[in-house]
Amino acid sequence: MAQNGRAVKVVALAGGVGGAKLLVGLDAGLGGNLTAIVNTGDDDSLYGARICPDLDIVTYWLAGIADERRGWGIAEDSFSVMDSLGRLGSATWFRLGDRDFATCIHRTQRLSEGATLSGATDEIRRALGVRTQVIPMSDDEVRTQIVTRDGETLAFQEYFVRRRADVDVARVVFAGVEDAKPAPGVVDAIEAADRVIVCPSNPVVSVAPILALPGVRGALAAHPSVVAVTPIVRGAPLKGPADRLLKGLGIEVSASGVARLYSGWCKTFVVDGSDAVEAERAEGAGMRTVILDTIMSDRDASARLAESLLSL
Ligand code: FO1
Repeated sequence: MAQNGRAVKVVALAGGVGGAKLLVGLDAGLGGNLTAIVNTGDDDSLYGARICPDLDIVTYWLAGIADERRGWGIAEDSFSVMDSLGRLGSATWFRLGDRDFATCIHRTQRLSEGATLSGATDEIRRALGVRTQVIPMSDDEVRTQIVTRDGETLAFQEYFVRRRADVDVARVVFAGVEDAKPAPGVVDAIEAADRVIVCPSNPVVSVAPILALPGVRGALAAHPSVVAVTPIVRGAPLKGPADRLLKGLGIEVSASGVARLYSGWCKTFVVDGSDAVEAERAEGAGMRTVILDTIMSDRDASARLAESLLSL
């Protein structure tokens, strides 16, 4: 991809699996000219290690080693450590594969040696042969918490994995975000990008935490070419709890509902071909809407969607 002789620079905002699939398509077309800014609100400390699910999901998919059936973790991974921890009486509801655990242990080790999360993340993606630059949204601790209707406050993994997202959500809190700043290079990358792409990640717990960091929303609002891909098709997410979270927050579970959430900084909103009725409804949110095939059923589909997004 080149624009007047210079390689096109693209920045993508991403969360979990939906973001990872599109990043794979973008990486194929852009090589080293893609920067992924990834949500860290889902992070936690479990088994004595720092777990960064979205950073690892994105890195493993880009490295071609992801367990693409489950969406997270490493393909063909063993779970010997989990099984042994379970036998010793540890709670192992969050199941980490052995090689996945090694990534978390290495990250924990590097952090204890004084590395920043973005430094450790860059080392890991290079070690796994990933060309795309993977940057955590912040090097500071931001933790997404789910407040339920009966007043419980759940850490994200507690909510998503242990409780299977089967609770009534009253509020979503990004604990620590008021004292956090974007990781080094995040705002610069957005400002220097020819195009910013917001992946079809969960708008409430993957995209919103990134936007909550100081300077990010302003940089996006000032950028002339910000394209977001709908995470909702025909009233439902392709994966994950986005519908329950949107409903809990009183936001319509539709492509146009998400477009309205993104108004103010998003310039073009991509609706799925099977959901075209949502296109004119999204136009009402004050942005250009485009209809594409957003279902990334395989790598070719991801590459086709990426190609379309880059040529908008
Ligand atoms: N999701 C589950 O539903 N069950 C698990 O046991 C689980 C383990 C896990 C380990 C590493 C990792 O990077 C992700 C993992 N996930 C698991 C998915 C994770 O909870 C969510 O995908 C993200 O937090 C949201 O994108």
